[in-house]
Amino acid sequence: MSTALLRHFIDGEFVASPQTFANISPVDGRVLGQVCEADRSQVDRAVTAAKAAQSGPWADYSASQRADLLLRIATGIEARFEDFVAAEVADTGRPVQQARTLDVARAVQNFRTFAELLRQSGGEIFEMRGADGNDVFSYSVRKPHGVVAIISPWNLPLLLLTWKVAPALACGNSVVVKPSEDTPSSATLLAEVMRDAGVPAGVFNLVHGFGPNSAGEFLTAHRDVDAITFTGESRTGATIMKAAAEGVREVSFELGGKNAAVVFADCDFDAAVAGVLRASFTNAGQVCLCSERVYVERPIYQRFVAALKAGAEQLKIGYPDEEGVNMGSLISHKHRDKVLGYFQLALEEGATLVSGGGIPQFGDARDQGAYVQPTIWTDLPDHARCLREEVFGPVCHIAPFDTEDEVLRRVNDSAYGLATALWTRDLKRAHQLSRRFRVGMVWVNTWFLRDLRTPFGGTRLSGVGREGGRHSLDFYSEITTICVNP
Ligand code: NAD
Ligand code: 6OH
Repeated sequence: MSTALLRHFIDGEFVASPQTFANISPVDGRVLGQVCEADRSQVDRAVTAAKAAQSGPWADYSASQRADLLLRIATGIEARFEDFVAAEVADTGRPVQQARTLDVARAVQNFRTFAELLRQSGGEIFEMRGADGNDVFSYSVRKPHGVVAIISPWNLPLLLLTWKVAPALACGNSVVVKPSEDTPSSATLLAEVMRDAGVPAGVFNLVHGFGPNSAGEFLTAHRDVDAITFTGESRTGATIMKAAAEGVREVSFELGGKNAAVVFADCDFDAAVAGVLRASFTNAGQVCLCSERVYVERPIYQRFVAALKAGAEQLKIGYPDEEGVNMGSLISHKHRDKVLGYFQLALEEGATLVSGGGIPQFGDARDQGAYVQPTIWTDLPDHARCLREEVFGPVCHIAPFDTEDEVLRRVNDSAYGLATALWTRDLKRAHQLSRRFRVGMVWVNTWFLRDLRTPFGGTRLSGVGREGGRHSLDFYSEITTICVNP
């Protein structure tokens, strides 16, 4: 058994707790190490340190100095790139190649992007004629909220955490972050990078633990937290919103999805098959943006189902560092139980199983891991729970459709509203249809292609607010308007 102990980072120092929990590998069920669980007093110390940092040297950093610091953090992550890859892979079981090209690369990019945006951002200025004939100027300045609580999930741990930490620091806040209990390692490494990059004590704090009656709840309930940003399940978002209501704190929520892909008969067929394969099975389907509902125009429906089945059955499932591996394990056995529950429910709801539907057998240590097969269903009725609830696993349902209006109605008939992907060569149709989906993001002939300056977020159960580019700067700052009559 490993002796690794992951600690909190509070007021510039690593600190332990008497209470710990095990970090379990989803690849083979091994105990990777122990993680400290913050109690209420440690969370209080972290928030108090963050608040104190608001009146320390950090308050005197100019925007340009904060941008320089973000660049040093980016360089610090790059310098330990492979350590971050190893941490992310150990906690999640994802392919090493994905950790390199997506997770850790994006973490670096997140800090660089917000450093650049910060240098370019300016306030608004308006000129008017005052009653005495003077030219009066109104301008706005951005200021930090103060202490921002950042609560992140396990599916893209470092990517999603840094997507929030970078703009929060760019705007001059202090942060207390609480990564998912399932993925504590990369956040702990990030604390080391913060320390080594010279982030002033108290500006970046990290507490480990669970949600209810643990670090997550203690943090969101803390009265000195000024704003809360959260990525995770919609239900958890609702709970956190109640906590935020005390003190009327600002929130930003990136929540679940039950996203659709719509494939028209005029699409580039091979590109659409490859795109939907990626959109349904990347990260074993554990991306909030994954397409779990696929609608295919009837003339190409049968051919599409056959091609997606062939593609799914060619995906290589295995150890993260195996040559050519496409899909790793799910995050945990607990999550696998949930996904397997949907596999069972789909059959009860009348699904035809086109592919997968079970647990792969390896005949080695991976049989103790949290693997499932990529799974494709057809023939579910639109009201089936498997078409309404987020599974968050490597699974999609394919249904035929006949008209644009019909598919629009079926796609929009969802409590979620995160993303839709359209596959068509008819760009006029794509433009007209895109705006009619009740979602935050539409991709046309692609998926998960992100310019980090664009707004990101969802409608209804999928979230509150937008982050990305200046939308992040808006969330992570307060604006004061100053009107000057010279
Ligand atoms: P989760 O809601 O279970 O947990 C997320 C985080 O919240 C964890 O750190 C957890 O410890 C904490 N938490 C749980 N209960 C809490 C409470 N009562 N108070 C404070 N903190 C609490 O989500 P998850 O299972 O880790 O992540 C998967 C979910 O995240 C999926 O629904 C997925 O769609 C969603 N997600 C959404 C986006 C997006 O951008 N829209 C991105 C990634 C993931
Ligand atoms: C959800 O699982 C993925 C979210 C992705 C982003 O927030 C992003 O910035 O790419």
